Amino acid sequence: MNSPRRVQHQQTDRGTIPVYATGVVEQPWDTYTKTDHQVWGQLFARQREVLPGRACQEFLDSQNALQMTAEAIPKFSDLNPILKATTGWELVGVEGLLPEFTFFEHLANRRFPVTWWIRAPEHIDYISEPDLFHDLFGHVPLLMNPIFADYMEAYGRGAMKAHGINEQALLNLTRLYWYTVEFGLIQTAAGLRIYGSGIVSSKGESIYCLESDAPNRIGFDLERIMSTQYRIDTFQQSYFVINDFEQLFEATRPDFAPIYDRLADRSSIPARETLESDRVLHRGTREGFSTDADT
Ligand code: HBI
Ligand code: FE
Repeated sequence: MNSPRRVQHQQTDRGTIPVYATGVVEQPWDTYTKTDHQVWGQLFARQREVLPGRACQEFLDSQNALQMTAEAIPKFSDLNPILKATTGWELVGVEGLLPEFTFFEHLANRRFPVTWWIRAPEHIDYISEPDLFHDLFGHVPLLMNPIFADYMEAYGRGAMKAHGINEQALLNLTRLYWYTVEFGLIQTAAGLRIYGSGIVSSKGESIYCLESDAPNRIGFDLERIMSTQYRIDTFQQSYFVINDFEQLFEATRPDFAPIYDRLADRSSIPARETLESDRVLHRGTREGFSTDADT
């Protein structure tokens, strides 16, 4: 078998070209360098310092149950038996970004694709695409939560269907993933907490999303989220807050086809806006927001 490639976006003079990989690979654990393990350890230790009192308790407890530590990059083969026994999910190694349909197919079958390679020390604070730290540290712990685990599978199924409908339907579902799985907040008895993996894997955004006055914090509303643009180049301008993971799973129960039809006639909402109909928990001051367009 060939050794896995590091498939990354390519920088050219015409901008960044996304490059996609499709296959599943064995995690080449023996090839990780001392630097790779140090990058993991540094990021791990830093986030575990920032996250208590900020990330939801389910996330922190599950990470402990998976026995992730700062010592070394975890082996997928050590995590899989624990995950499998708890919620039936399984990690598969991938070389980089997957084509959307392939990604959704994995989720629908309770397989979570984890990028095998980790970012270089020069990019410790930010990289624009998923790497091992984001995938493993950020996404995998909540797959131990039975309800969240079911939501992820339901999302994968829904997205496979949306893929067969049209571009707009797929965009609606991508926004849902963005504002829940990647950047979601949850209201708990102890206060507002983070569950989104894009946040828990970023020190800056872990603090910003809860403590800054600039962004909006808005009660979860499926159709509202599906119409909302998002930014991939800055911290989010709006965060959506769920009451519990049941609310998330329940929202994916109805057939989405009539929802896509309804949303097709509405214009999309800029990331920074709040609406009359929103349950606004905090109206952002927009301080420091850039003025260029959303995605
Ligand atoms: N591939 N490896 C990987 N990881 C992702 O998170 C991912 C992907 N391909 C597509 C994709 N995400 C998106 O389409 C999400 O917006 C749903
Ligand atoms: Fe992600």
